[in-house]
Amino acid sequence: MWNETIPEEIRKQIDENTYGLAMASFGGIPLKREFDNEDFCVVGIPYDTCTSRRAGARFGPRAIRAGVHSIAGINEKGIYSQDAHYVIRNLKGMDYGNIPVKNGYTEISFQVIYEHMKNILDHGCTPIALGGDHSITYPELRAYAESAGKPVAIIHFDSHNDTTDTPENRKFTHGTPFRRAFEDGFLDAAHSIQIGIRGYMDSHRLKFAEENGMEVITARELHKMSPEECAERIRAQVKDAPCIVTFDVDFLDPVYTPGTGTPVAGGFTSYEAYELVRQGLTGLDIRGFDIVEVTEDYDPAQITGLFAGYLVVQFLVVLSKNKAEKEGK
Ligand SMILES: [Mn+2]
Repeated sequence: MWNETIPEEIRKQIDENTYGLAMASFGGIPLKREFDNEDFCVVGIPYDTCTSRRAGARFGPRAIRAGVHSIAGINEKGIYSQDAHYVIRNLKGMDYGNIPVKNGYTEISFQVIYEHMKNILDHGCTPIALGGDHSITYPELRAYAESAGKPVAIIHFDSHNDTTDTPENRKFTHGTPFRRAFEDGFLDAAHSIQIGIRGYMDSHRLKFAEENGMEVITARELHKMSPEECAERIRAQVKDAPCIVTFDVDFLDPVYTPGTGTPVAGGFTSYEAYELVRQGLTGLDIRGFDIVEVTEDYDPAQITGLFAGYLVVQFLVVLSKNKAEKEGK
């Protein structure tokens, strides 16, 4: 038999360790829908009916939650990010669970997504949405724009522009969210930036960006740039506009995020992505984040879920630094 005595201090650690709950909530943070002055709210949006190629992003929220170990201490003790060499100690978070979308019913789902995102924003909480295919960012942007009282800019990491011009009967796909959001007055294109683009760029998508003042950093340009240079380009474009960060995991090379619907080779590493987020997004007026297009079925060894889970932790570093700066600390 073992010694059954557990020292007081260890007992306390065991009782406080909510890692078991991480199977349900993001990193073991409280899973609930009542707000109590939280800074951020992780929310799953399991919708993927607007996918054009490999479906499965409806299971993205599950894969992303499973990819992160524990950030359960964040509400009290804070957590230390070794790579950012930074202690996140000023943030309180919650996991809202998933928005009850109805796959196959795009407009109904968009309405529900908009309503729940608006609810989170109305409570003064920064959403961190886990997709879902990229179409979900369009109803998100409606909520952000209404909350901000004006169109909001995007800092958009992706291999595709997602500004495809489609006929009326195919208005909503995961390749159209930013064109639709712009047409509907939710998107401030003149302060927006798209980073890592390398899809089959028909000229109309490039023309859309050029005509509306949206900056594009192609993958080719980014491969020759340091994270610091990219950060400068982001700040020069976004300035003090209210913005959101929307991150499609196909920004990365398929070697690093195989679990995605429309992978494009020639992309970036996990570390580069983390560095760009940690260094490129501080000091901006960020109203929310999303990470989209994670598909569990194409994700051997949880590579993509793992990347995505810890990308959310990089978002938290940014959120924490921005909050501290705002409060003059
Ligand atoms: Mn996309």
